[in-house]
Amino acid sequence: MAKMKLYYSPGSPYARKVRVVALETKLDKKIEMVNVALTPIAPNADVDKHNPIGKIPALSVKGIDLFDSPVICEYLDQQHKGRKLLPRKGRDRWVTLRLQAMGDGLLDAALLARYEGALRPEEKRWPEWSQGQLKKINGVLDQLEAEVKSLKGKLTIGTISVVCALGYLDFRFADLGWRDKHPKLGKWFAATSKLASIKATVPPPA
Ligand SMILES: N[C@@H](CCC(=O)N[C@@H](CS)C(=O)NCC(=O)O)C(=O)O
Repeated sequence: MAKMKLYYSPGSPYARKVRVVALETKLDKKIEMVNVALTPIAPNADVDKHNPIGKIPALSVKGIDLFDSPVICEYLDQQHKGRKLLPRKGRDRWVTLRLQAMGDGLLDAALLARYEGALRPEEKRWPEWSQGQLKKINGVLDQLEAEVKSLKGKLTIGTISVVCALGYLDFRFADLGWRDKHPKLGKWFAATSKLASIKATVPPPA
């Protein structure tokens, strides 16, 4: 069988979700990794061919291009026989998908804030808009701190998304000091960061 092809970059937190899932499901050997660089103002022609939204991750498999990260993660989870990272049914499924939505939602806000602060020309920046994104980030952090119990247990697609989101804050927003007001979440993150799949996918030094 032809290898699947994953378009990713080592610093992309959404692609990290997929890389963690690939390791956890032991499908990593079946995936060829294609390292690409891109931003909204410097798109990548190769990625554009596989994802009309022009974003990573994108996974080329059996003549079909899959995106975005939740879709790819669910696809990979269906391709292995081990413990499922996305429960098929019942309350656990919705708890997992809700957690994924929180991790991804934090990331969406963080990435917008990052693009605003790092890509947009200084004279065009809009502080209130960035503060609005920061409010969303803090909203998710507060919620996760309040329900840290729901994160405990074996990795799921939900907790993978959360760990990648928190890792992205450390990578791009180290000054935020998110652990100060979220100590229980910080403790959970420290413990989870020791897992092999999480360690193997840490973003490179900023
Ligand atoms: N909802 C998408 C978001 C993917 C995303 O925003 N990826 C970033 C890299 S971390 C990207 O490709 N940015 C380029 C752009 O926005 O044009 C997912 O879950 O995969």
